Amino acid sequence: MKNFPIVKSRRLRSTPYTDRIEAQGVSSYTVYNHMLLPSSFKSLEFDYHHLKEFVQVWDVAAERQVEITGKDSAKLVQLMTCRDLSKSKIGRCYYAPLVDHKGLLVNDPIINKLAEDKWWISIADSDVIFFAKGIAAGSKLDVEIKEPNVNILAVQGPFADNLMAKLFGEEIKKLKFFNFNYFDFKGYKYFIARSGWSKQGGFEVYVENDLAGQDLYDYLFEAGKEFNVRPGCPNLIERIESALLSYGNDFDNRDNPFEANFDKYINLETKIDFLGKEKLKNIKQEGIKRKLMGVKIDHDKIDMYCEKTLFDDSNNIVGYVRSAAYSPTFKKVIGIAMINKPYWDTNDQFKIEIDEKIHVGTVCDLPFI
Ligand code: THG
Repeated sequence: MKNFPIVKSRRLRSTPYTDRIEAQGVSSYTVYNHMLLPSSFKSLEFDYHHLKEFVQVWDVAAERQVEITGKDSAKLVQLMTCRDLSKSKIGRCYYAPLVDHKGLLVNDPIINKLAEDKWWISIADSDVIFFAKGIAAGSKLDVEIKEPNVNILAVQGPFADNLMAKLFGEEIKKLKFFNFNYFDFKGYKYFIARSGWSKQGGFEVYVENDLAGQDLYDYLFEAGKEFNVRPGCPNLIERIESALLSYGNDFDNRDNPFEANFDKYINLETKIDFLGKEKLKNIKQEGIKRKLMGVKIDHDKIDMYCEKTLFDDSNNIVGYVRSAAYSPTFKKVIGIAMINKPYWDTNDQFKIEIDEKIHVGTVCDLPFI
């Protein structure tokens, strides 16, 4: 399929870092939360190898925050997720599926607890703010809900610790996975979490002041020279190998959290109250008939502008590939697919059409690495 330029406008929002990444050679964008999200720089494969070897700075401002404050904020946040947050602590980040009253997935954000009555829901690509406002209005909750001007810079890769320590001091190396704290640099305080949408390690800086963020961006490149720093972005190949799921691609509002393998974040036995709890109990009892799994295909390329159907030898539907890319590590196309129950055995074979030719592949477990 041919690629066309994307026209910018106020509705398709830029970020405080857009001028910088364009000067540095961003080569493609996707749209995420109505905002520009870079998707490649030199090339997908070059960026992939660089991310796994060195360190990158990512403009992930499109990971927007939904801020919930006020007396009933904890109650509202809990109503939105099937993960039990009753023992949650300030300074922690919680990966938490959001579920609607039908037990279907709304989003898979990281929920940051800033205070007992202040939360930042760091969302994937769906309009969580309206879901939150709807519940708050319907349940007459005493809360304020807004999208604050927070623009995340991620620092990812094996040299992320060394680079961040040069700016923020050695203390930052002690920050634990999915914890956050405030760190100073040149007169500004930055909210920094050890997290990020890669499995190469690193941090996310939740920047609250545009000018401070742009300054930080430039300092990261200055200080990062000795670590061969480059601009980067969430990498399709790396994130599929690591099975970091993407809302809207791998699962959406037609799927339930069991089908998306979120079992460990579904707490049905506690007293907490959340939307869709009874529905999820029913789904659990009945059992699911399809789930996300990995696929490997004997081919060297695939275009993923829509779901692709997988067939068995008798042309029965095995499932649907939802994300895929050629992996230079596996020397195959690898993908994340919704697979029907009779085909859950690893090494089950299927056929898939790519560029008008039939190729063969096998089902496998996630993650790939
Ligand atoms: N960082 C921040 N916001 C985000 C993302 C992020 N919002 C959008 C999107 N990414 C949300 N989705 C995910 C998906 C996976 C993870 C984080 C956000 C993730 N998962 C780890 C895993 O699955 O191994 C860890 C989960 C855990 O231990 O709880 O990191 O990246 N700010």
